[in-house]
Amino acid sequence: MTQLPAAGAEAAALLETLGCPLAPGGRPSPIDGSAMPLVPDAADVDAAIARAAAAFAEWRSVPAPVRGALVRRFGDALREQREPLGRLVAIETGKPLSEGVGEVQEMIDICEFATGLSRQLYGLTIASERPEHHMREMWHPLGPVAIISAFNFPVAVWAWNAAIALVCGDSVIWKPSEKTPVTAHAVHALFDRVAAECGAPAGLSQLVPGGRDTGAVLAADPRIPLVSATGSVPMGRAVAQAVAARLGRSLLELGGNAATIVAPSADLDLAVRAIAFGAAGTTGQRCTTMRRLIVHESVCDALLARLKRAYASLPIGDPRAPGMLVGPLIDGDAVSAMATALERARAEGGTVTGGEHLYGNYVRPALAEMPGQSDLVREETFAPILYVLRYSDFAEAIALQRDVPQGLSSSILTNDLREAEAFLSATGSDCGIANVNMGTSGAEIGGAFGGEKETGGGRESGSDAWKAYMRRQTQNVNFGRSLPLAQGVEFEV
Ligand code: UN1
Repeated sequence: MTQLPAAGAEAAALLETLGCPLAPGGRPSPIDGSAMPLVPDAADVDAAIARAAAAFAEWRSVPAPVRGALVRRFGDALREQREPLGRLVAIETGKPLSEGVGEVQEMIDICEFATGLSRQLYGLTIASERPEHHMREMWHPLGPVAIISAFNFPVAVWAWNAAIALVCGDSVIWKPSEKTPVTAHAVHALFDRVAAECGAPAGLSQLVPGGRDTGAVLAADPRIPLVSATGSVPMGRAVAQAVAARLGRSLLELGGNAATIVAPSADLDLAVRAIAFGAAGTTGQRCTTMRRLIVHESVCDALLARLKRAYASLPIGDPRAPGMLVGPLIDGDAVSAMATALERARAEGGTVTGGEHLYGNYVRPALAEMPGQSDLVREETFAPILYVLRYSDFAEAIALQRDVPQGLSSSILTNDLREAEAFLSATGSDCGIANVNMGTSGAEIGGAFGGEKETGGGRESGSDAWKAYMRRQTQNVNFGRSLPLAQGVEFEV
């Protein structure tokens, strides 16, 4: 295998190619510990909010399809830079190259979706009870939207929010994860270039790299009507409370603890592939990662034997190398959190296969057969640990799926139509995403993305998620000469 350059040096070279160089001295790359380029923290967040507010005052009056044209051009620019940007995502997060490029593709997809949406921000007409009256519902731009994004999808989740917010007539303020500011810097530089070429108002999108304090400033500022935050439950709780204290809106996409039910009729070939990607892919660092496998006792031993073989042959290593499926965890803290969880699993009587710390931030994904759904299993450990639980009847499997604090994604592997439909019914999965004969991760942008309970209840990306980024106005027009009152109320003057 050819020697790969130090990750930090390659990131610096990619930034040169992309026309947005940075000085060295940043965080260690998860790949090899070499220093990434340095993105300085935003010096003046207050001024950034003021710029976004000024840009909003102009942008809201630009016709929505013209706003869509900017997002379309941004999508074109992303398409031109798909490979270098995808490589940069892979280097900064440690995800395999195809997933890094896939993340850029996800940004391109949402730009296309948002462009079409810019001509479809449909309102309603409503039948008025009063003669010679019209009633309708109209959607208006909301204001500057703050977007707090997480390290695992450092740019795609921003794009889900930003592309939609921009066509809705909002300006955006982006606080990227402090673990992944470099890809944010590169994507934002590209956006700024396109926005200037299109003649968009200056300051339409603001990048405010920084830590928790920066997030707290955004959450507390009344100039920001909507804060969209992706990340941990404690982070989301802090943001939501600060936003609620000023009666603002928050849109949360927090922890997941996805379960897959494997029924007796499941296609085991398909199951092995769905489980390996869902649980070990992205080194277990998606919020949709499969963390719990609820397997019928009649197929559990056969499935586990096959899964153990598949896990033993997973290629683990530098995610830039061809064919690599499992890259490093994001940092040393994540490595320790995984080790601690596995120790607890063993102490609880679990049987752990794999899970060794190999070197640096690299670990072998783990299968942990557990005697029951303990508090440990109910927690989200952001690492490739798949807890395996057995069930004997279907109702028990559903009860296990639901009995966790999170509610993002779920799936069932079955060829039994009744089971599949029961899983999708009101008494089945309690998650925002419910899949049949597939894994739990890898959602498409066309659906609304998000979940219930501690996941935070927000919906982003496709379907009608755009409505969160606008304000709704009920409009009533009297085109007659009298003044009939609603509910038939009489009033003479
Ligand atoms: C996340 O992990 O925060 O469904 C988002 C998926 C991706 C998005 C995950 N499309 O796994």
